[in-house]
Amino acid sequence: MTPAQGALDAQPSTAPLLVASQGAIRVLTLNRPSSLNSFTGAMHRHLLQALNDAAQDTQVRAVVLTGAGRGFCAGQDLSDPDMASPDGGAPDVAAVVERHYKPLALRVRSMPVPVIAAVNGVAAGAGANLALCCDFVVAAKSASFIQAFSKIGLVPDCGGTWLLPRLVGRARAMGLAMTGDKLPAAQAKEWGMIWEVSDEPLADAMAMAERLAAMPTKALVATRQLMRNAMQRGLEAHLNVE
Ligand code: T3D
Repeated sequence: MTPAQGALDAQPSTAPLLVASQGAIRVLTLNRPSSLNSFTGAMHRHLLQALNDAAQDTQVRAVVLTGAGRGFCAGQDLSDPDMASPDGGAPDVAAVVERHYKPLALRVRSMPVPVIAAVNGVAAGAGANLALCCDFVVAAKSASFIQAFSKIGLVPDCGGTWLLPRLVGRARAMGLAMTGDKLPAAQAKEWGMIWEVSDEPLADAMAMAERLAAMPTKALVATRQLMRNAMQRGLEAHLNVE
C-alpha cells in the first residue's frame, strides 16, 4: 500500500474529494463516480480548500488531479440543489460561474507548483476545462474531451474560450465549442491539446509529478508564467522579462 493509498483509506469513501499525499505530491481525486464526478457545491468547496491547502504547504512540490471511477469529471451537476436559485426559479448560471468556476480556474492556474491532470475517462463541460487549466494533461486512451455547453444553451466556462484557441487554434477551438462533439484523447494529443495518452494515466501522471517535484519549483512556475504571457508581449518586451 502506498502512503497515498493509506491516506485515501482514512477518508470516508463518500467524501466528494479524496486528498492524499505521496512524498511531495498531493493527489486530489474527484469522488462522485456514480455521476461521473460532476460538480456539486460541496465538491467545489472541498476542491478549492484542498488546492489552497496544497498551495500553502511548503512540503508539496506537485499536485495531481484525477477522478474516481470511469470518468474524470462531467462538469456541473445540473441537478445539484446547491445550484438552485434562492427563490426557486431557474439557476443563476452567471452566479454559479462567478462563485465556483472562476475561483477554481484562477486557483489552478496560479498554483505555486506544477499541476498535472490524470484524465482517467470522459472530461465534459467544466470538467474538460478544469483539466486544460492544468500544466500537463495525461489522459487514458479511452478518455475524451467534450465542450458540452452548447448543447444546453451555455457558453464554455472555467476558462474554455480562453484556453482552447491558445491550445489548438481558432478553427478547432470554435469547432469543439460550437458542436460539443467528443474529442478522443488520441486526437487531443495530436492537436497539441494534451501532453500524453496512456494505458495508466494516474501512474504516468504520478511519474511526471515525481520528476517535476525533484526539480527547482520556482523556475518551473516562472517558466509557466513566461509561456502564458508570451503571446501578449512583443519579443523585446518579453526578452526583458526573461
Ligand atoms: O449554473 C451552471 O450550471 C453553470 C456551470 C456550468 C458548467 C458545466 O460544466 S455545464 C456542462 C454540464 N455537463 C454536461 O452537460 C455533461 C452531461 N453528461 C453527458 O453528456 C454524458 O454523461 C457524458 C458524455 C459526459 C458521458 O456519457 P456516458 O454515456 O458515458 O455516461 P452517462 O450514462 O450519460 O452518465 C453516467 C451517469 O452519470 C448517469 O447517471 P445514472 O443514469 O447512471 O444514474 C448520468 O446521469 C450521470 N451524469 C453524467 N453527467 C452528469 C451526470 N449527473 C449529473 N450531472 C452531470 N453533468
